[in-house]
Amino acid sequence: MIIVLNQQTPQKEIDSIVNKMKQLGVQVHESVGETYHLIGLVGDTSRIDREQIRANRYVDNLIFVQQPYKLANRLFNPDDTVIDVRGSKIGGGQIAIMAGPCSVESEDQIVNIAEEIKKSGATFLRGGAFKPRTSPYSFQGLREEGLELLKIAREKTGLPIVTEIMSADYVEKFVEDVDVIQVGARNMQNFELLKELGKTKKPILLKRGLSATIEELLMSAEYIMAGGNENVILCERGIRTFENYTRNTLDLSAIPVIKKLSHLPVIVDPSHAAGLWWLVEPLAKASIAVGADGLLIEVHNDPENARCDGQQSIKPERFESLIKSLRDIAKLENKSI
Ligand SMILES: [Mn+2]
Repeated sequence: MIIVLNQQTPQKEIDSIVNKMKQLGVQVHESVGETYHLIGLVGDTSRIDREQIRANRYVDNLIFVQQPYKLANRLFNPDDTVIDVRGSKIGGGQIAIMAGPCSVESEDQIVNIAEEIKKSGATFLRGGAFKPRTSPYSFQGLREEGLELLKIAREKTGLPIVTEIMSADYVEKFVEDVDVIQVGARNMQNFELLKELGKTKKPILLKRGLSATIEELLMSAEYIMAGGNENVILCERGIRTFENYTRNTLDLSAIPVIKKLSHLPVIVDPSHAAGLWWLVEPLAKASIAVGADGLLIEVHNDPENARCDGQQSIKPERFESLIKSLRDIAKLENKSI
């Protein structure tokens, strides 16, 4: 990080900034020219308050040579993180396939879908018990009952369960029941929730917010990691753009970008990105081709009567053929499904 001071800065002020930075544990290198005065900071600058520096009236500019996230940064951790959940891996050479209905509706529904997707090669069962819906009048999920039904499906199939927890108050209560806790797009910057999740050791599936930048997504991961939980999986699920034919615009370029910036596994949710069932297959293929570590796909046995997101859910038969077609693409990436 480089602090650019204006020429009128009194020496007393310069000394005060330099001392303050040294106290924060960074090395300070000064460079003084006729028209400039630069203070270069070397080391871990993640704890430096940028706003506070900018608030100083002698500071003309702040230049960053390093990202503000440290624990999520590949620079400090060059090897890919691989997260093992009951034997199912996320990251590394294995493509994680998380599939299931948008919301848990009944024991029959969730158990049947779990059995079908497992046969086709899914490695995780996804299903919503607590549903964050845009309208307060839409189905809000079966809540605690939904979680119990997910546990029954796990018992029957052995598939680890991925489900969303929406509030910091619920983390402690449900953390033992769930294998991977999902943080939904709308909660990506719910910092109280992120801090609470940081205190657990549970793998966290962190979805990118509707209008969040890649850096903001990585900063949210940093929140969880700074609390002591380094088991974070990032998820690209489409961002909001001016295009309204699709539900969101899948940002495929985010995957290689995040893989370059971070060691954390990245998965893609083509279902919520597209919002249309027939787009799931091409987008899933593209995601694997650009280096995604896994997929999160909505599968429903009766999409026409689904209580949530039926329009973007695929049937188990289609899911089976999709997985088959993905295997060849995975091979090209030296990965397997
Ligand atoms: Mn959904």
